[in-house]
Amino acid sequence: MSKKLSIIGMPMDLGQMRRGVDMGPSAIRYAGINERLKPLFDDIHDLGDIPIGRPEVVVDKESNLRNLDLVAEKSELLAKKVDEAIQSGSFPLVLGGDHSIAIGTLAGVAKHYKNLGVIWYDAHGDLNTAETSPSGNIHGMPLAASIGLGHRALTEIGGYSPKVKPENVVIIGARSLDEGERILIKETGIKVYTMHEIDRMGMAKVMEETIAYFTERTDGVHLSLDLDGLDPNDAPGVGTPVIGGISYRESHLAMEMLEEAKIITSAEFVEVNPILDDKNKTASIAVGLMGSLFGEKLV
Ligand code: 5AB
Ligand code: MN
Ligand code: MN
Ligand code: MN
Repeated sequence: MSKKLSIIGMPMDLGQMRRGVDMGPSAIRYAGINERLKPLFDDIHDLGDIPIGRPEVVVDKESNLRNLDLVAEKSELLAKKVDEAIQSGSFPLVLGGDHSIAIGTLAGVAKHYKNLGVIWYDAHGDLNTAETSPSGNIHGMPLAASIGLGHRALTEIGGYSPKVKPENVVIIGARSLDEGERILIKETGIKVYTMHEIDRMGMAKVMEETIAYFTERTDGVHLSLDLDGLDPNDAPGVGTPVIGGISYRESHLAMEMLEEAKIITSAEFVEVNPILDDKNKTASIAVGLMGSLFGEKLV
C-alpha cells in the first residue's frame, strides 16, 4: 500500500485570547514541513488551510464560552476535511491553531474506528467544561468535549458523541490541572503520566507502557500534540507555557518509539504561536518531531 499524507492547516485562534496562534500553520510550513516529510511518504498533499476569516470575539451569553458558535462552525469544516483525507487512504496531519481544533479533528477521525485511542501530549488536561473552566477558553475543553462532556455545540460536532472512551485516553506531560479536571480524571479513569512519572520512570518506560496499553485495546491511535507539553526553554512559542516540561530529546524519543510501534493513525500539532516564538524555534521543533514520528532515521 502506498504511504500518503494529507496536511491540513487549521489557522483558528478562537479558543483562547492570544492572537498569533492563527499563524501556526504558516510558521510550520515555513519551517520546512514539506521538504522534511517528502522522503518519508510516496505522496504528500498539502490541502491548504480551512478558511477561518478574522471574526470578532463573541462571548456566548448563556454559557459564557468565548466564540462558541464560531468554533463549532469551523470545527465542522475541519471534521469534513479530515474525514475525506482518511477516506482517500491518507494519513491526516492537522496543523493548529489553538487546541480547540482537536474537537474537529477527532470528529473527523473517530468515526473510522470502533475503539480509537488518543495520546494527549500536553502540560494541561484540556478537560474543562463551561462549569469548571476558569477562563471560558475553549482550548481548555477539547478533550472533555471528545469524551462527550460539555456544551452540546462542542460534543455533537460531526453529529455523534462521544468520539473517544475515557479509558482509551492517555495524557502525557501534565503539570497544570484545574480542580475540576483532577476530579474528572479520577472519576473517568483517564490514564495520566504527569511530569512526576516522566521524571521517575523515564520517557522510554512511559512510552513502552502507553504503547502496550493501546496495542491491547484500540484499533487506531490519534496523537494530539500541544507544543506546550514541551518545556518552554525548548518550545517558547506557545500561549500558555508552563515551566518544568518535557525536553526536546525526550519528545524525540517518544515520537521514535511511536513510529517503531506503528500505532499512530492520525496526528495534530497545535498551539504554535510564532508571535511569541524565538526565531520560529517552536515551529522547527514541531517539524523535527514530525520527522521522527514518520520514520526519519539518523543513519
Ligand atoms: B491548552 C486552563 N486549564 O482551561 C483553562 O493550551 C488552561 O490547549 C488551558 O492545553 C490550556 O483555561 C489549554 C487554565
Ligand atoms: Mn492543549
Ligand atoms: Mn496545553
Ligand atoms: Mn496552550
